[in-house]
Amino acid sequence: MTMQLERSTKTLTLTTAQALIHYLTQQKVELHDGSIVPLFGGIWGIYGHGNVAGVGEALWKYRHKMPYFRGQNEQGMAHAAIAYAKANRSRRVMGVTSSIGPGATNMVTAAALAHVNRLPVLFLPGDIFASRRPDPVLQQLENFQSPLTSVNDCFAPVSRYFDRITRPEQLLESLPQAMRTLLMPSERGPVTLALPQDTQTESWEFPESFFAEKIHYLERARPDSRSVERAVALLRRANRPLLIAGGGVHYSGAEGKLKQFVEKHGIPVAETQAGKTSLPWDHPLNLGAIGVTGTSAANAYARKADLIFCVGTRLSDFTTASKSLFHHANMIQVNVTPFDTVKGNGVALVADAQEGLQALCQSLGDTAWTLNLKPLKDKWEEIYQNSTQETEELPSDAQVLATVNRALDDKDIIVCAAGGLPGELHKNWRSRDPISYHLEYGYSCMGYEIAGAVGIKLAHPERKVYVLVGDGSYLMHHTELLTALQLKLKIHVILLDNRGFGCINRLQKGCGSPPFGNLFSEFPAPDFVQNAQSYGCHAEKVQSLEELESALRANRSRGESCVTVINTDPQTSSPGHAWWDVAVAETSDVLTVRQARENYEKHLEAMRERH
Ligand SMILES: Cc1ncc(C[n+]2csc(CCOP(=O)(O)OP(=O)(O)O)c2C)c(N)n1
Ligand SMILES: [Mg+2]
Repeated sequence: MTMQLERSTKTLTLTTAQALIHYLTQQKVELHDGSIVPLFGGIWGIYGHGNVAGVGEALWKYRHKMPYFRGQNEQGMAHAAIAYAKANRSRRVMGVTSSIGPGATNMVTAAALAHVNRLPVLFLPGDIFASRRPDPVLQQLENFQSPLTSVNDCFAPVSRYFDRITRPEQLLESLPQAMRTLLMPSERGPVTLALPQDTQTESWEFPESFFAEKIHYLERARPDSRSVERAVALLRRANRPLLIAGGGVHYSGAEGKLKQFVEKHGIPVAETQAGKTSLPWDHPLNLGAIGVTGTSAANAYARKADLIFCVGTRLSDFTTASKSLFHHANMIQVNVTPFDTVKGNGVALVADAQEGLQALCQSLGDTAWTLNLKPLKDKWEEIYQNSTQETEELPSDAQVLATVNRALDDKDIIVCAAGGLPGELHKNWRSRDPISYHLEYGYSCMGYEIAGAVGIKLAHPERKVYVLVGDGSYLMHHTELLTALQLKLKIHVILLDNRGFGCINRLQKGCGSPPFGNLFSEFPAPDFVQNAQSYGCHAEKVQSLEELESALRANRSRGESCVTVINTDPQTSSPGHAWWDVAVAETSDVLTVRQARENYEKHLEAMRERH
């Protein structure tokens, strides 16, 4: 009794920042192979007066337990942290510390990115003095109505959990909630703990028990048996079912279960951006990408499907082709997030993908479909060959991708986020490895690509990481290239230079507008090779697809990060096979805009008839 009392009252005197970092180092996670590793792969940071003396001091104290990485831009560092989590299927995470003001708000875009993609990351922005003693401190926003407001309030709507730690002891309640938000699949997303500069440095006697090692694991929600019964009844009535594999398949590690399930029951599969490579690309039941950036095969099948069986997808407009593709069909929604399961009309199964498939497989018994997918797949193959075969002209994105695809191994990881490339990749990239395809297409944030590659390389040092990036995204944020070199993380960048925002230029013209403000034709193009060389990369410009392939092969054995630049045609893209709702001006002086509007209204009309 006495001993217990002694144990429970034992305390550790630490500053708020020290307690925070100490607590984070004590969080461990069990991976799918049973190994136990630290939950946090490290903390990224850029110091300023808002964090250097508090969080910075604590990071020095725990430097042997918590790796610290310094990047070039807070948003870039946050992208690296988010990509690290995604590459680890959300089993491991990173934090990002910033000063107050601009350093903090630089991370708001990244917080939104993590929120949209449901990816965990811990933001630790410095905040204005809780005491208000020196107000207004450098970089403090003075809100005339309320001294309670700081710029960090911008994080609230883009965080899944948001707190401001104004007293050291608040950590006792807030940190467990922060861990829940980082780890629970149904809650997962960005956590922001705003840290006032003075509170970071204040000490308190924390109970020692608060810092006991905690081993987390992936919680797998099992479906309610009544939902399983309803879903099975729907499945049994279906003539043409289609399974849509979303990111939830990867986060659950359900690829094996999915393959087993569809092979047993003969159900074809289409993949979202986040769900791509759920099945190997050449699996007979894989119809490929679905939606706006989908293949002719998946979309044609989806239009005639009478049951859409969603596994781990939040059904973005790209997947549903702005609700024009399969909204007439019945739906089964397997998702860990209840929010997603009520989208569309059908049966909601709140469950982890693996558990959901397991339960359905058992109840479905031997029911199986025999569907002839060959004509659809053959047609798609013909289209693919047409888009990717070499021509005399400036290469298209699709031709470049097919070349890169040939030069890479199955285990290599590619990363991309914005521009014309994600659509081309979704349709045309061919891979068999489940973690080889890393697309940030929830927020499609220009500038994620290179920073993201740094995080992926930290997560998978044994794999080669290839960035596919347009000139526009490169110019928006490429300076984490330097971070890659400083941390001796070798990444490969393939820069497709079409001298501007090619995809937006095409979209602009597609909406009837005269092209302006997107391509660089009126300015001299930057020399990307010199730019990359200035950081210490091996960089070169190739003049043909053949040169590209040999450069990529030669670069595999180099020690330093490599940038390979190729000029591409901004005007071409692979054919589309579905509609995308982009609103066109209803009134315009421009004839082509009026024509585009007419066409747009036809689509809206067709939609109204279908619903
Ligand atoms: C941060 C951010 N700003 C704006 C956009 C809108 N946007 C999407 S693609 C794109 C152009 C990208 O240019 P580039 O990387 O060269 O690719 P390309 O379109 O030429 O293939 C723009 C401006 C975006 N996705 N992200
Ligand atoms: Mg471009």
